[in-house]
Amino acid sequence: MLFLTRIAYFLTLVLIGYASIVSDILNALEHAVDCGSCHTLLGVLQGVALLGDSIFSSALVSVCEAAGVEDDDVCQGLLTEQGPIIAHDLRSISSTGQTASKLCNAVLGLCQDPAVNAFTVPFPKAAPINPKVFTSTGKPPFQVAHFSDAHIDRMYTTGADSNCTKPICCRNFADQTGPVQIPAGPSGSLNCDTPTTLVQSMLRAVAAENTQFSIFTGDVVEAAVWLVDQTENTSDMQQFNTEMQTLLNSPVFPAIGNHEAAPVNAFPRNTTNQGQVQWVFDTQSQGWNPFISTAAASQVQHMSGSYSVNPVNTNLRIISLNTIYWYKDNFYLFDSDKFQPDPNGIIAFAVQELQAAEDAGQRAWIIAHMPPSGGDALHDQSNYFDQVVQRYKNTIAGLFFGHTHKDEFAIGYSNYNNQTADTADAIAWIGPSLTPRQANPTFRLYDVDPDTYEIMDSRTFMSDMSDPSFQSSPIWKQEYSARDTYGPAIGGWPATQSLNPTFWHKVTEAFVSNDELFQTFNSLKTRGVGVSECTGDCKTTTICNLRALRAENNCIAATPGINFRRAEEKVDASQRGHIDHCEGIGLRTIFENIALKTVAGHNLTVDGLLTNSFKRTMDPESLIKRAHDAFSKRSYIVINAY
Ligand SMILES: *[C@@H]1O[C@H](CO)[C@@H](O)[C@H](O)[C@H]1NC(C)=O
Ligand SMILES: *[C@@H]1O[C@H](CO)[C@@H](O)[C@H](O)[C@H]1NC(C)=O
Ligand SMILES: *[C@@H]1O[C@H](CO)[C@@H](O)[C@H](O)[C@H]1NC(C)=O
Ligand SMILES: *[C@@H]1O[C@H](CO)[C@@H](O)[C@H](O)[C@H]1NC(C)=O
Ligand SMILES: CC(=O)N[C@H]1CO[C@H](CO)[C@@H](O)[C@@H]1O
Repeated sequence: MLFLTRIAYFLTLVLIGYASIVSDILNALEHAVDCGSCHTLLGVLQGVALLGDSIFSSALVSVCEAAGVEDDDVCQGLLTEQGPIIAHDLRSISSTGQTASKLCNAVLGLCQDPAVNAFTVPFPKAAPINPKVFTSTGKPPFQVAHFSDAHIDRMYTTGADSNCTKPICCRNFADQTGPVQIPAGPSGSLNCDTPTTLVQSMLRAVAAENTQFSIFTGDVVEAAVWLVDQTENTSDMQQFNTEMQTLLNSPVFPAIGNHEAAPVNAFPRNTTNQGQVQWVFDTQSQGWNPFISTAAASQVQHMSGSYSVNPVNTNLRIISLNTIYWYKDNFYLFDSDKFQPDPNGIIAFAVQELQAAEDAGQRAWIIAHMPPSGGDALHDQSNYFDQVVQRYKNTIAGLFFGHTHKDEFAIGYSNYNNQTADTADAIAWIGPSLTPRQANPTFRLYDVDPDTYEIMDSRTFMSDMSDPSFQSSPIWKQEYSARDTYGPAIGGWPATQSLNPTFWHKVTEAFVSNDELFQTFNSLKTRGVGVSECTGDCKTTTICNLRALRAENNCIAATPGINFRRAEEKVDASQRGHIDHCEGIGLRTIFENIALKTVAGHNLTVDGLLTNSFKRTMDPESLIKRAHDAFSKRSYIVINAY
């Protein structure tokens, strides 16, 4: 009896405690409008994190469900996966330090990126005074295919609803019981990830071209990020490796994407003793071995997914880097106040391989998933990587990325304070996605000069989803040639010259004066899908982004009181929901949406930020009540855990 009373007493105490936890979180969220108040919010969350992972996640799930920013299963799945990582961060850092600011920047967008921490990348040798000059002898170019962001959904179901309230649709979700409104076709839908038929169709289309090899810049796994687990992802990666091996008739050199991990984006540094992602490297080491050689496969295993290869019959070194250690949504990066300039030695590996290429008189390509140029790249590592690019600019003939799902590019400069056609010295090709989520599916062919390994032309192929034949049999047609589209606008470009950094800088100059050309680029970005006008600030910011291989120069900055990502949404409607399009829903989106709802205590409508934008309004009082209800309903989970 006494025992039972004690339990009841304990339960009451715990429930009262939980209610105040939710109020505290909501209250702090409501007041988190700038960097200072975000640090206060982190202090509150830190207190909750100290109570344990399960209370922490459970409290956040309740807030997420109550706010109605996502379906309940999405709130639960995502926060149960990502919550413990954030809780681990909060327990490991000071809530007032720079790491906390970075966390506020990454998760809530309420702090600016801190100024770059000065770090000089060590190089084994100074740049040569008379670097080897690579000259074209005018031989015909060879072809290389580039595909990216496959996001293959092996549970894609033809006939399932392609209109749903979740980050991706076209699956038979348990909680979707109503009649199907728009049945998913066999080849794909704008709200869904890639069905098997579409990825196989793309691989066959690539095989039909005479390519010497392909590069794949990562993201195999679909964006049902609230469901993925290690088993599914392993099987997804293996299936795609097998398909590439059987359907392509030349090698493919892949890179690791952020979606390969489960939980998504979670690549702990080797200084973190929790979480594990070695299984991704082991799986890909094995699966890529037939293309990349045993030596490179061993590097994948021991260099956190990075490797380097010299494709047969070339004087080219392809260096594949895992850039997810520089990615803001990899929340493991915020679990220490100790300055770690080069997590897992990825930058040192790039230097080692570039030095080897320089010593051997080879040209080099760098391939990776996340470009270091975007709003989601950490400024420190982007700066250090840029130092590497500047040091080895005579060796590097091209940089190739994916991740944004957009057809775009980024230019590097020897002097970012004086961006001219002469100071432009690096070009990053950002390949558009295969997944049809919010854009027509694509792949690219590069015409490569066999002496210089520079790109003579880039031809993007797409399958037009509005074509009636798309669902029965996707047809891949050339969408545009970069040389033909942009060359005339810069006064013609000599046929013997590659599409080098100077070319691309001149293209951005043409964008400034020739608005029609800029709007063409703006439309090509999503292959004509959901294109919205981009003028004024949107245009200025977009051009600034294109000139910023180094992220600190990308003009993405917070406006006081407004989260910079929200500001970006306003500025560039065509880039709206970058997060939605390339990441699926993430913790950041959830936090942002909750913050949006609670900001200043007004009834706010959340529209556009959500993949399936339903307007939801709620006053703060009923939000708090709903959160309390949701939290107390699940409190037994927490009690069980203690
Ligand atoms: C998608 O579903 C929503 C909510 O059920 C509905 O309001 C909307 O009209 C649907 N869209 C289409 C194109 O059927
Ligand atoms: C982490 O990786 C770096 C780079 O490879 C290496 O120098 C360092 O010793 C590693 N640290 C641990 C704790 O394994
Ligand atoms: C900018 O670079 C150009 C081309 O290299 C050079 O002619 C010019 O003097 C530079 N301007 C400044 C202000 O450094
Ligand atoms: C907010 O919404 C509630 C219920 O939807 C409504 O009663 C209230 O008047 C609204 N408040 C404001 C400031 O619009
Ligand atoms: C949660 C989830 O998606 N699990 C899947 C993991 O992968 C296996 C094998 O493909 C599937 O059977 C599971 O459904």
